[in-house]
Amino acid sequence: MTTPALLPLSGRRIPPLNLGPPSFPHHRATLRLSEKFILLLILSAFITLCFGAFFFLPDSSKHKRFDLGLEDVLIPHVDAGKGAKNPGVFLIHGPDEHRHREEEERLRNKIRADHEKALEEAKEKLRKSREEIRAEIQTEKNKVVQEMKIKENKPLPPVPVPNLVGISGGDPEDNDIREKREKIKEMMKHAWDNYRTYGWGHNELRPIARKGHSTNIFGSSQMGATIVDALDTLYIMGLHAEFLDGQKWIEDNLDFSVNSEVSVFEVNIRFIGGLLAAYYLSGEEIFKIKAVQLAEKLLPAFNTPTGIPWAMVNLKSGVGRNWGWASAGSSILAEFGTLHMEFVHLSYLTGDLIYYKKVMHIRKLLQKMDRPNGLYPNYLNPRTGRWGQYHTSVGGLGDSFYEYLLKAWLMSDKTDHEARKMYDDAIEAIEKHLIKKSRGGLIFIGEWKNGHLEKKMGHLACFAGGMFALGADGSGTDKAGHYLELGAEIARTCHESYDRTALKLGPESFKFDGAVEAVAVRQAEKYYILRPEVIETYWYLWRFTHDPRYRQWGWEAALAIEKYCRVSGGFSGVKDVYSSTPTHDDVQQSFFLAETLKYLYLLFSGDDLLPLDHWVFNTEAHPLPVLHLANTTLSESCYTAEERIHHQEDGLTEHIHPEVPGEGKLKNKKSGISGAIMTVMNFKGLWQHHFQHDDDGRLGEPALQYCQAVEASCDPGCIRGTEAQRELRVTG
Ligand code: DMJ
Repeated sequence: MTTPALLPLSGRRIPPLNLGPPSFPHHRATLRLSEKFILLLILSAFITLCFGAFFFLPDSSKHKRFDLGLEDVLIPHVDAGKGAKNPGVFLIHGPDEHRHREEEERLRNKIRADHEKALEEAKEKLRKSREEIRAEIQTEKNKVVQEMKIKENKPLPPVPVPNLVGISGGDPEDNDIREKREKIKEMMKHAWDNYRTYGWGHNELRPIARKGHSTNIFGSSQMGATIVDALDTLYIMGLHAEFLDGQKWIEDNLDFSVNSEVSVFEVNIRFIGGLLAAYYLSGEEIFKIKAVQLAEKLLPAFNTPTGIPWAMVNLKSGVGRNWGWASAGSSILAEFGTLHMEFVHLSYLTGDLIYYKKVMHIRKLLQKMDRPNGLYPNYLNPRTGRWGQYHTSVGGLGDSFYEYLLKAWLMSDKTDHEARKMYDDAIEAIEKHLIKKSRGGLIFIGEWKNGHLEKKMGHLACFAGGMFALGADGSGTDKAGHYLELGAEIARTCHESYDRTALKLGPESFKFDGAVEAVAVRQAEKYYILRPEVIETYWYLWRFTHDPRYRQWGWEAALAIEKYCRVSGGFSGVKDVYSSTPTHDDVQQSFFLAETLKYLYLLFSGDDLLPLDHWVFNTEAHPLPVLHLANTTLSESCYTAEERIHHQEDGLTEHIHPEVPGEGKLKNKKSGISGAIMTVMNFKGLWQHHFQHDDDGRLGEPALQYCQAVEASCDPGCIRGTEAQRELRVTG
């Protein structure tokens, strides 16, 4: 086979036209390299020309072409008769011609009408005043907001309401006590009214500057912290007009879709706790709905390698981080350890296990960790799962973690034995290493830092007097008396810290060093910011002992607050409790209304108001009912919130007898099956899963199918297929 030689371009031979079947040697299917090259040159010259034309021709001519092209496509052409200028276009003749003319005419008329309408509207707008236009825009906005609210505020699945005993009353028989109680109510009104006037919607009030105030725990937005925190106090004091005012603000304004970085702990104890308490007391659904909306916004904080939540979370982006000052990038024990009560209630109210699982995960993780001397350090790194600095305190950074262990047990109707055991063990270690007696005979709780005891007690640690008293019952017959006694000793020490000041108000922190006992030494520790812990302890001790000294001490504190903290615009903290001429810090803390005034009011009320057998107060003094859960069912608990909503929207399931405890079963609308999964909360770290019987006491084939279908969407913690079938066989 000869290789064709490269020919000069001019001498190129064109092969003869061959009409017969192609024969390979004569008919080349490919071009020679030189021919390809020439073709390529021509092609690129052509493309360059096109591009040049596009960029260098005047704009008008380009648009003309494109407009024409577009028109060609959108509007079908009809032959304009003999003189048609465009011979290349598709011509329509015959019966279709008339139809197309009509179509074109109709389109033109529509365009004309639309233009005229738009013109009219524009003219109409111009005739309106700016105010009218603004009002219209506002109405439109409100409509959209309203629609969103309706969507967001969809009712949650009903659950049996716990036994709500003693949500009002407590009227004291004694005249003197009644007057004192009235005085506390008047103080509440003064605090609320001034906040209403000068700080409404802001988080807190500056009572001297008479304007709103906030701190970084609430992020950058105005979330009305004082309103939410104060609601239940207003309710139990019978300040119903004020309560309704607060409720209205919450309905209209409380919005959590904000780009704001908040403290998970503070938002949980003040907002979720406050909203849940307001819901239980008043029965108003809106509070429950808002609490759940907010809780969903906090969930991204748990997205850490260990599941220990970040201290802060951005409510919009869900991005979390820790406080810059915390040891080794750690989360704080008192913060991630103070979520249990609220989160269990959220699971109870929504039927969604996610909240319960988050807090139980924290508990399980803590149980597995080594504890130096049996003590829980205050810092835990959420990335590594390792302790930070070895610092243990019952005051700030540690306090409410211990409180919530005890209260988890109480709230579960004393069935959460795991929590009780953790509490007992922790308190035993604390007593051994942290609780000491001063030379003058005062019992105090010090702080453990890297193997060394600091003889310093914070105002925050004074809550522990009440905690010891509350935990006495259940600590074993031999120890109950001891813990009540210990609670009383702490109350006495904290009272001393108040009594040894010029204002009869306690400092932030006080020392036990040589001759110094229960007195603040450093200037930076001499302030009082309307904190509740000492009065809280007086109240618990009063409830358990009825010793009149606690009412007397409480009244001393109330008078001191009235004398030194009251200003015409509300109540303010003071900077130095040892100075007889106090300087105000100009902040009315939200916890003053949530806690300090509530505990004072309860101190001068009868025990029938919020009895401790039925109510457990969260760490912000928001009362949550004891959950008698033995028969409580959480239907649909295998679903995530999203799946549940999805199923309900689908209309796949409906609740049957949701109002009857133990009967909260589901019905699959498609198959008509009434047997379904129920989850019983038993607080033993387990969730018992049962299948509800059909009315005739049996689960048939369709029910089995339904359960298998449900199984596919179950969380790993939920019952799996084989177990489901086994249980079905047993029960069915
Ligand atoms: C409150 O917000 C709560 O009691 C919290 O547990 C710690 N202390 C403040 C008030 O002092």
